[in-house]
Amino acid sequence: MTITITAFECSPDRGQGLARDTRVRWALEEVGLPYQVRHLTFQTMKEAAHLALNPFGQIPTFEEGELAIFETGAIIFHIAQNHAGLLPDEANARTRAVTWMFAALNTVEPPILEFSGMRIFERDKPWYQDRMPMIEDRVRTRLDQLSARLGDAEWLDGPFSAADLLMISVLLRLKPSGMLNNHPVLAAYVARGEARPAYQRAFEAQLEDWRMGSQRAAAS
Ligand code: GTB
Repeated sequence: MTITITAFECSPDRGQGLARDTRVRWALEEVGLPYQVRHLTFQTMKEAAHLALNPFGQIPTFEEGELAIFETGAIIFHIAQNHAGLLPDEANARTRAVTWMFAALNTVEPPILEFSGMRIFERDKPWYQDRMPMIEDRVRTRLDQLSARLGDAEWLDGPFSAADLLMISVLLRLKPSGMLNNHPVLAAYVARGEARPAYQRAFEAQLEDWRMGSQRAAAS
């Protein structure tokens, strides 16, 4: 069955791999599933056809036969549940990996999103200088805690899993800020994720899509 995901026609991150379709591509690459991509502009994302797939008018979505779902976490969980390679078989280990998937999205990502959102959208606001140290502190706290837990382990809990895929994707959002440089354990963890052939294929695919999208935009 053909898998179709949605992604930006021309990602605002200019192909840095920070938009969330990269996470889904990475999961698909890890389990060896081919997929096609439907590209959307900010306008087509808010039209009825896409809102039927994602009521919030966002990417990514995932379609496979009769199934159409949204939310990156749910998409990756679906892929991991149905294909070997992203979740352990043993019940408790599997539940622990799922716990880490939630931790990545619900505990680590929110302060990082606030931090990167401020850097992008609020730099010129009068509150930026006062507020930023507090936001940075929240991120640092999470990085310290995660770093302490990871220690010298290769991955979060046993072999590489969907939990690492999500956690590393979340941490990658910090790369442009240089904030990971003060956390060598996490910088090395992220580098291990980026070195995976599946990540590299996913990254290259989204970059190529961005190149094509920006050429189309320039030609129109
Ligand atoms: N909780 C949802 C999920 O995990 O799937 C969130 C989905 C989401 O935030 N989608 C974003 C979107 O569609 C794209 S990924 N935005 C358009 C809109 O809301 O109108 C977030 C993103 C966007 C841009 C960058 N960037 O340029 O660096 C990075 C990440």
